[in-house]
Amino acid sequence: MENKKHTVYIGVGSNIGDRLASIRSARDELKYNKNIALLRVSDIYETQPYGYKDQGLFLNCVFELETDFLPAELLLTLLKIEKTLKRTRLIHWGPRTIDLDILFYDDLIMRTDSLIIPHKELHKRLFVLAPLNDLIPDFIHPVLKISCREMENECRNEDSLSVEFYLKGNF
Ligand code: PH2
Ligand code: MG
Ligand code: MG
Repeated sequence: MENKKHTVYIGVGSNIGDRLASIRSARDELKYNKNIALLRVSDIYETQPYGYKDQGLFLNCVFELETDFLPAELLLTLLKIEKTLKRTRLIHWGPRTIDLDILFYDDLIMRTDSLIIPHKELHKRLFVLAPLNDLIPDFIHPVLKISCREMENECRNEDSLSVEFYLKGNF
């Protein structure tokens, strides 16, 4: 931990059980963590599964946080919340009660065995870019050097999976 505050974006996904309840629980776990301030929540989208197709529709959104946790500490906290919400990992990219992925951490670029920031697939995934664009359309991806708005536009041209508005973020 350090004194500095960092702005972080978390990609949130759920496609089994009461999806909205899982997202709410994850939000509350983060909100009540003393090292984290939950600043904003994007709208929630209902999205077709990307990758492994034989699974139910996801709800996806993005949380904007401020934290004094270092990336590895934040990752541990997210994994703990996933565990609390009974996430099991049976199929790679398969169904999950909750998935919490670090998308951006300020404009940090890092690569370790357990953590890659920015998230390495985010520019290919409309289910991440649509909610991210609700919050930070002008933010520049520190590696690709293009804005979230541009990434979303490019992705919409290539990705035919549907991403539909489901609920306002202040759910
Ligand atoms: N997460 C995945 C794989 N595929 N598809 C959608 N629509 N939403 C997700 O959150 C998602 C996915 C792996 O993390
Ligand atoms: Mg994921
Ligand atoms: Mg994950």
